[in-house]
Amino acid sequence: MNISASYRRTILTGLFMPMTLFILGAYNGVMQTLYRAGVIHKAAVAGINYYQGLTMHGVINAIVLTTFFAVVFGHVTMSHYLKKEPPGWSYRISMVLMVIGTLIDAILMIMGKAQALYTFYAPLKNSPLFYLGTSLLIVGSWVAFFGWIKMYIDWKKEHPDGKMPIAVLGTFVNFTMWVISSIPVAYESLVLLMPWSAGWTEDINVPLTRMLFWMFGHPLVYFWLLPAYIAFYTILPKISGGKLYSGNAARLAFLLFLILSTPVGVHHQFSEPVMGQGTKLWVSILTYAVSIPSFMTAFTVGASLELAGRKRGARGLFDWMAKLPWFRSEYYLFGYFLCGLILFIFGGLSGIINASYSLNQMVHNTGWVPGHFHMTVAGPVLLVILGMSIYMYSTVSGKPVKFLTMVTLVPYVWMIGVALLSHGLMAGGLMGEPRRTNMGMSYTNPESNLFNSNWIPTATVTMFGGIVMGVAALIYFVSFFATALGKRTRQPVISLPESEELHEEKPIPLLHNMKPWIIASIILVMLTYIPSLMNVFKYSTPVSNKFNAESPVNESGNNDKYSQPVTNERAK
Ligand code: HAS
Repeated sequence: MNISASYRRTILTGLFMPMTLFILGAYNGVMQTLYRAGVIHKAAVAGINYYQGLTMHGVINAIVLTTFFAVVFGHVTMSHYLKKEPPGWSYRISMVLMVIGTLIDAILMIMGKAQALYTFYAPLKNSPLFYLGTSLLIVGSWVAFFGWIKMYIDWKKEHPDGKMPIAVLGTFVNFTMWVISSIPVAYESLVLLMPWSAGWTEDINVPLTRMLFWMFGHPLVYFWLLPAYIAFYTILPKISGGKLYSGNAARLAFLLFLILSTPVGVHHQFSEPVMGQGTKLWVSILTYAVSIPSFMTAFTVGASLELAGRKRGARGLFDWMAKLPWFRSEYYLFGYFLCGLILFIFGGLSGIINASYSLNQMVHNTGWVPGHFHMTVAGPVLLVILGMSIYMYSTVSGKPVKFLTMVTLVPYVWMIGVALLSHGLMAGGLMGEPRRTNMGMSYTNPESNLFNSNWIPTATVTMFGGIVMGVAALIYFVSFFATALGKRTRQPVISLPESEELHEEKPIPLLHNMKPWIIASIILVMLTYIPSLMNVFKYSTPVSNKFNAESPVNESGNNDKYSQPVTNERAK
C-alpha cells in the first residue's frame, strides 16, 4: 500500500529515534555484566554511575524502545490490513508527545536526575519531570490507538460483513489492556510521585506506589509481548512456507491476555508483608492461568511450523525442524522469530517457577529474576523488535537492507549471548546472588570483606553472555543505520507477509466481540485490587519526605507514622 510522506516520516522517526537511544541502552547492559563479574570495582564509569546506567538500560530498552515499537508496528499492521492511513491528527500528535516525553527522560537520565530504575516506585525518587516525560510517552501511545479505533470504524462501515483480522484484534487487545493498566501508573506518577518529588507534598505511601506500579508493570510485560505474538501468528507461518494452524486459537489466546494480564501484578509483591495471604494465593492461581494463552501459542505456532516443514518435504517425527528456512537471508525474519521462540520456552518455564508463592521466596530479588526476564524480553520481544524494525524501515523508506548476511546471523549470535547470560544469572541466583547490586564493589571484589568466591564462575558466564549480546547488537546497529542512511531504490510501501489460515473455521461469535472480555477484565481487576488496596491501607500509611536518590532509607529517624499502625495491627 502506498502512503503519504507525512505518515512515512512518522513511522521512520518512530523506528530511528528509539533505535539510536538503544545504543545507550545496550551499552549500559554490557556494563552491568562487567560490574557484576567484578571486572569493574568502581561506582561509576565514564561519568555514569551503576544505578544511573541500570536505569538507562531498563528505561530505554524496556519502556522507550518497546512502546515506540508497539505504536509503529501497530501503524503498519493496521494500515496493511485495513488499507488505510490513521487520521493525520492521531499519528502526528502521538509521535510528537512520545518524542518529547522520551527526550525529557533521556536528558534527565544522562544528567543523573533520574536513577530510580525502570520500576520507578517510591522510595527511590526521580526528578518530577521524569514522571511527566514518562506520562507523555504513554499518553502519546494512547493517541495512536484512538486513531486506529477511528480507522477501524470507517473500515467496518465499508465492510459490514468483514471479520476483524487477527493482527488487528491482537493490536486492539494489546492497547485496550495498555490503556486499562496505565491508569494506575498515571495516578501513581502524576498524583503521588510528581508532587512528592517536587516537594509539594511531604508524605508518600511506599507500598501504595509499589502496588500501583505493578498494576501497570505486569500488563506492561504482555504489552511488550503481544506485538511479537501478532508477528508469530500472522507473519511467521507465511515466511516459514506454511499456514496458520488455527485462527480461532490465535483469537482466543489474545482475548485471554486481555482478561488475565492486568490482575496478576501482585505476583511481584509476594515478599511484601502488606499483601494478605488470600490475595497472594489468588494471584498465584491467576498467574498460572495467564500462562495458558502462551501454552496455546506454543502449540498453534509449533503446529504451523511443523506444517511448513512438511510442506517443504519433511518426513518422520522431527525432520520438519531441519527443513525450516534457518540461516536463509531471503527469510531473515525467520531467524529473529525462531531464536526468540526458543529462548521463550525457557523464559516461560522460569516464569512459572516465579509464579509459585513458595518457590518465589527462593528466587525473589536474586539474579534468577533478570535471568528469567532476559529470556522473555531480550528473547522473543527484542528479537521481533530488531527483525521487524529493519524490515519495516526498509519497506517504508524504500531502501534495501544493507549487510543482509550479517543481519541474518544477528539473532543466532544474540540467542547464544542471552542463553549464556541468563544461565549465569539464574545459576547465580539459586546460590543467592542478588540482583540490582554493584557486585564489583562488594561480592566479586577480592579486596572487599563481602567477597564471595562462589559467585565468580556464574557472574563470569553472565559477563561472557553480555559480551556476546553486545557483539550481536553492534553488528545489528551497523546494518540498521547503514540501511537507514542508504539510498532509496524502491517505491516506499507498507507491506507485511500475510499468513493464510489452514482451515476455514466456523466463526465463534465470542471470539469476534471484545466487549464481554473487557467487562470480564474489569471484574477480575476489581476482584484482585480491591482486597489489595484494603491490605495496603490497613498495613501502611504515608511516611515523611526524607528519602533521597542515593538512599531509600528514611532519614527522618521518625518512623512512628509508618511502624506504629503496622505493629499494632499485626499484634492483634
Ligand atoms: Fe515474568 C518477573 C511470572 C512471562 C518479564 N517477568 C518478571 C520481570 C520481568 C518479566 C521484566 O510470578 C521482572 C520485573 C522486575 O524488574 O522486578 N512471567 C511470569 C509468568 C509468565 C511470565 C508466569 N515475564 C513474562 C514475559 C515477560 C516477562 C512474557 C516479558 C516479555 N515474572 C513472573 C513472576 C515474576 C516475574 C512471578 C516476579 C518475580 C519476582 O519475584 O520478582 C508467563 O506468561 C510465561 C508463559 C510462557 C510460556 C512459554 C510458552 C512457549 C512458547 C515458545 C514455543 C516455541 C516454539 C518454537 C513454538 C508457557 C510460546 C519451537 C520450534 C522449534 C524448531 C524448536
